[in-house]
Amino acid sequence: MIAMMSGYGCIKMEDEYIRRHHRHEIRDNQCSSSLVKHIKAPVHLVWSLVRSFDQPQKYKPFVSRCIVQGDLEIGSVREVNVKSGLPATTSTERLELLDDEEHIFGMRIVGGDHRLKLNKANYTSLATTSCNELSMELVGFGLIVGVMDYSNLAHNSYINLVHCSFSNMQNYSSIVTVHPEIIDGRPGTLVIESFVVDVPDGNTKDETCYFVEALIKCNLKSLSDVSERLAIQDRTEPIDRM
Ligand code: A8S
Repeated sequence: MIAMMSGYGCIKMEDEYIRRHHRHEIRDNQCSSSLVKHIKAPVHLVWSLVRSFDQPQKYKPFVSRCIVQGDLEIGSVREVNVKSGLPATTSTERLELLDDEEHIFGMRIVGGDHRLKLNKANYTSLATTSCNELSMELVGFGLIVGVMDYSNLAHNSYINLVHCSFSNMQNYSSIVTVHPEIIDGRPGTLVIESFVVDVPDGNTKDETCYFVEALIKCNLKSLSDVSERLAIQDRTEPIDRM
């Protein structure tokens, strides 16, 4: 009974946070969705990672390098380099929201260099890049054709799993909020990330959402791993060494 009540309470809180902080204007040709992650680390640790606009590589597994010109403030622009194997090499992103009181972070993709053209027929080679249990299969020109748990699948069955192919992120913007919660009697964090993006010609809303959600799931999984590692370090580090 108590578990049910608290479960229900959790869902209600998420809905309330989304209603309050994750409002996007969604046009006809766009898709939007939100993802939730529960992290066993205190809010201040998670927030310190999320808010570091100049160092997304601290937790984002696909980012290799990031440069910000000038001071960190709303309107700051970062140039992000993406690891090889993905359908982009750089992404230019603008800081839209940074609220240290309410723990709200927002960014918008304003440019980038996308080296491929969408072409579902051009399967030439296959590469994989893994994100723990999630993996992405990148085909041909860096085209993403599917994201799934393939740990117990044969290599040659990937090609049947064409979920999505899509080359750039037009009008992408996202909001991340972090909220304190208690997990197993310890301070934990509820993270909510929402986004809106244009649906490219030749793709459906579902395909587009699926692709973006897969990338965000990787980012949130990695945010959770890094935060939980830092939390354990914090707990075991003697005070006099800090
Ligand atoms: C983020 C969210 C996303 C980043 C995407 C969705 C991206 O960095 C990657 C691959 C792409 O094809 C697009 O908050 C882009 O980072 C990993 C380069 C923008």
